[in-house]
Amino acid sequence: MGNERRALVTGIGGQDGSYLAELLLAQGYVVHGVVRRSSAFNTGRLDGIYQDPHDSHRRLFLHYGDLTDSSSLRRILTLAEPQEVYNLAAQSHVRVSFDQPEYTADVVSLGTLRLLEAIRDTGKPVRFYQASSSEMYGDNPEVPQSEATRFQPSSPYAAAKVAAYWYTALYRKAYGLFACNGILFNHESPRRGETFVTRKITRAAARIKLGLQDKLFLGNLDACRDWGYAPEYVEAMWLMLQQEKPDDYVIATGESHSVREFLELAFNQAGLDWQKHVEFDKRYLRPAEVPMLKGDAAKARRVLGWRPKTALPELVRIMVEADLDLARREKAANDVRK
Ligand code: NDP
Ligand code: GDR
Repeated sequence: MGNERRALVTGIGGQDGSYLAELLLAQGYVVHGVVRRSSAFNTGRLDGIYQDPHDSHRRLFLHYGDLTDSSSLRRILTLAEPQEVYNLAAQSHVRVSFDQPEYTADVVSLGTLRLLEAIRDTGKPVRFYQASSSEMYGDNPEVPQSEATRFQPSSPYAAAKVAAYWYTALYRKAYGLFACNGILFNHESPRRGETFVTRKITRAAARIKLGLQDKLFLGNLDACRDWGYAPEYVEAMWLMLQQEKPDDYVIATGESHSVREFLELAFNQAGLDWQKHVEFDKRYLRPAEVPMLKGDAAKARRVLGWRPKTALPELVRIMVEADLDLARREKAANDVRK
């Protein structure tokens, strides 16, 4: 291997993984990504940067692996020899974590531990980024939440992320690993998974507008979230690993809005009245809820020079426009079939 910069990204096929891979390639990195085997394509978000495995100049390498399978992680680490590892893979859906708590813990907390152990055994000075989450604050009423706020997890997902957070901090303390926790508040984009509330709303607004559906079923509209724009958040991940010292940082906009407000903005953007289309369905409620998240990213601003640029109305506009494009294509495909 030459003196090129090499990064390994777990969860590269997810929302954040795809934006981070684009950023790293643009910075000149050779990027290795872990994808899990699936019976259907799960690399659609990477279509824009995909490179043919037969291209001898390619800089993006995808490897089959899984955070529940340490031998695959070790093999990929040996092959890729990364200087930076970004651990983004997770069963990341909070509601689903109540249905699959053991699996969520296996991937999210033990998976992180497996990766940390594999890195430790390389004996190399690898820098490690852990995708920690604002969900870890749970129902702690302290607002805004900062790096000093106590974790009070309200879901199996959040409890598993807390364990992964502490494994990461421990490997920094015990073994001197350059390991950082990015405590990221919710961040969204047109690449957000369709079952998270923002994307569910923007997709429904677009499809209702084009007559492809009529109703949208939702759970708790009162929860408040600090929603930012995903491409800006992956920049913060990279910045954390470029510092002299490893540390933990909150990444957030500092503004919080309810699901109801998001709904109103999105439907207005599509020229619709949400009250005519939205119905309550208790299946989308959670056994325990996180009522209010609002982050204080002062430390990231001061040390990393990072600040959010996209406010909520603009984020909603970007997402609704992208979903209107998709809905138009869906409608055109339906019309051809008729
Ligand atoms: P996504 O759910 O979009 O992506 C997660 C990725 O992890 C997917 O590519 C998924 O693969 C992969 N994955 C799931 N299970 C495994 C496994 N067992 N082994 C290997 N890969 C696996 O999440 P985001 O991109 O939104 O988030 C990235 C990370 O940041 C996650 O860890 C999430 O918990 C965390 N986070 C996200 C925030 C957000 O607002 N987006 C906020 C704070 C933290 P597949 O594509 O096959 O499903
Ligand atoms: P969250 O995101 O749980 O914050 O986790 P999600 O979009 O799933 O929920 C946000 C809030 O909306 C309420 N809600 C609904 N949620 C979903 N998914 N579907 C619904 O129909 C619905 N109706 C209301 C929820 O109750 C909740 O209060 C996301 C994930 O990306 C995590 O991986 C990440 O760690 C955190 O953000 C920060």
